[in-house]
Amino acid sequence: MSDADKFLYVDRNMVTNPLAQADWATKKLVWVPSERLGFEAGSVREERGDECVVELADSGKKVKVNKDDIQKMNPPKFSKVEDMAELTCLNEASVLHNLKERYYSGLIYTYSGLFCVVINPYKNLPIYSEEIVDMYKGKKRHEMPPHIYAITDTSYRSMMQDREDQSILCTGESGAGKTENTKKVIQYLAHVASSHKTKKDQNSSFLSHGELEKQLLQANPILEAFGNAKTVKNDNSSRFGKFIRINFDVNGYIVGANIETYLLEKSRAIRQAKDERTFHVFYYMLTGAGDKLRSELCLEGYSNYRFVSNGNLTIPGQHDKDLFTETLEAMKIMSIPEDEQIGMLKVVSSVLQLGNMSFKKERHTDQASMPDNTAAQKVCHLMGMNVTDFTRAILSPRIKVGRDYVQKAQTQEQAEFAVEALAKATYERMFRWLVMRLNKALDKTKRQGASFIGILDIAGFEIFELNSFEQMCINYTNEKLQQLFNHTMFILEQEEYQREGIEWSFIDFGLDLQPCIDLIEKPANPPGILALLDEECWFPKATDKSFVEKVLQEQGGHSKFHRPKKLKDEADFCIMHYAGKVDYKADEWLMKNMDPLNDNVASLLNQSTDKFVSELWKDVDRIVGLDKVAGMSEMPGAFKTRKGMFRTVGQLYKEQLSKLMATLRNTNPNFVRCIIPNHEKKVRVPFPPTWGRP
Ligand code: AD9
Ligand code: MG
Repeated sequence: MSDADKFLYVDRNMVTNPLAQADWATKKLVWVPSERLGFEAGSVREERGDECVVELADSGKKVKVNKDDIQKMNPPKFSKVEDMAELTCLNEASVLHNLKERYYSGLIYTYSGLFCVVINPYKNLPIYSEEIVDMYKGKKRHEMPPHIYAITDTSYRSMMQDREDQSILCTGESGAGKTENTKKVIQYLAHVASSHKTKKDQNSSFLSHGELEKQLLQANPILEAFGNAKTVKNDNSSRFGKFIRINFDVNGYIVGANIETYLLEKSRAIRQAKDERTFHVFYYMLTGAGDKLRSELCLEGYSNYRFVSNGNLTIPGQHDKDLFTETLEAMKIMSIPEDEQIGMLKVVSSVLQLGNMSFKKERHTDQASMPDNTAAQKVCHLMGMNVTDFTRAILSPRIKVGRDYVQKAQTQEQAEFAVEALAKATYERMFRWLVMRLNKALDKTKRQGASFIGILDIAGFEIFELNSFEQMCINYTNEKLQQLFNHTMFILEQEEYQREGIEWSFIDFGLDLQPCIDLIEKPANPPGILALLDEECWFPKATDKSFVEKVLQEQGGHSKFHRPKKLKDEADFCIMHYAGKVDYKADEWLMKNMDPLNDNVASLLNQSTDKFVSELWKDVDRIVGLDKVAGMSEMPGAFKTRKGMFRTVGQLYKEQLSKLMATLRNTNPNFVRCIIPNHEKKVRVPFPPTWGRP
């Protein structure tokens, strides 16, 4: 028996134990609700009207339970079933028990009818090797134990047979395993749908792929280096969403791929919560760069940088130094030339240097000054700007007053704000460029393909101590995806019954998430939170506080909206999301939604002597100047922006998301529901199991 079998197959000998069967029958075993465990097993001792006396199996304690609260237990032969749709008693307790039993035995994948559930093992299991890929290739779902490969193979076969575009949608809270499973889907497809005959490399057990497949596999580590970070929930948390579309020709071979990304959490580049890190690449670069590169990039030690708030925070088991080499290697495979690699690293380094620029308030005026320009010099060296021009653009930019331009001295706060906004924008533009560059490599043939499989991996639902605009956008996305899931699973299924004339009364499962989605995205009558935020952004003298007041006024009575009892430090309002209640704090939402920039600096960057930098800033006309933002009227901004011409972050995101949903609705969706087993990133012990397939 192979090592992998233990993590795939149920030990049927254990399951069909005749003693257990007898026990189940004589003891009238049932599930009763338990505060501590969710549900506990017990045997019914007495039945009195609406109540039962149940003896708990573990403690022997007798409890009175209302009959309606009791859930039937399945006979032991159903223990650890691979598909929970097979359970005779299909109830919450049995479903949870089955998942738990399987997980405790090292079986992380389980089907639940049309979708697949996976529990994060927090341990590398031997079930993802090329041999296992081969085992699943071309097999029907019921022929093999549950696996992400089976889901992938099924969707690949349906695409081929029905010529229908497919999507594989990983959902679940932060840390549940969406990204890991997404990678397995791509690994599987790169292997089974490669037009290049894969053969064993003579000197290693690795299989050699065609160039495109190799590139497809390398896109992920690069994206993760620049877009993932350690949070308190997940050491490798995706701080952006992505939709990877793999195009196939009529023969089922991969002809190209395209990656679309969503909302990078760029604020992380300048500030991180306690115990969290900024994007991985900062640490890779700071620990991995050799002497020559260090001097070329003007690198310093961690403690010198203000934007790495928590210093050199390491991740257990992760070697940032080696990952630097691997990231550069992956970029090479992606045919990103060395000068572009250096260009990107210079941007990363200049983001850090921007954090070191500091300003002082002049004694007799409100004006800012920069007593030490060392950091500014480094920024200018890295970004190809003239330091005098740059300093002037920050301290006293030209702004338009009526028809004329005048130089306007900035306050310390304004200068600091401008520099932080610049750091975030620089990083974001570099990330967008990177995605464009990856797409250029993956989409070489520019062939549309006959059909595609799209794989969605978004940032999972999250509740932190302090939740801001970024969390609302993430949770809103999860809400939309969950709505798609509910819709697909329940509503479509019921409609199918009606179409086929099966007698069926329409059941409202109470799972319609539209009210919460409306609360966030509805344009009017009454306007949702995003619309109110937009409105407030254009309103003279508006503040985050006046925005909160408007939301309370317009949405105060909404069923998914709660006012906090007292306006606390952490909460201005709460939203009852499908996955839990989240307190949001509205600080800086106006700014985050407008995302203004000092356009004097943007022009300098547009004119940079560095080819890479000027490329990043070639479209400065889309920038909204700081002076266009409520409460920031003293800030510079020469570009004309009128309401209507300019789109806010919230608006753009809403549109991007609705496009994604439209794409998904045109595919056949395959859902993978990822579950987090604990919040300590702990492996279940004992794990692996002591037994496997007989
Ligand atoms: V987030 O919303 O991006 O914060 P994800 O993507 O749901 O989240 P991720 O896939 O990153 O979670 O999984 C978190 C960690 O759990 C990984 O870094 C692994 O260490 C671990 N994990 C998850 N799934 C597996 C698995 N199938 N095998 C081994 C796993 N480890
Ligand atoms: Mg992820």
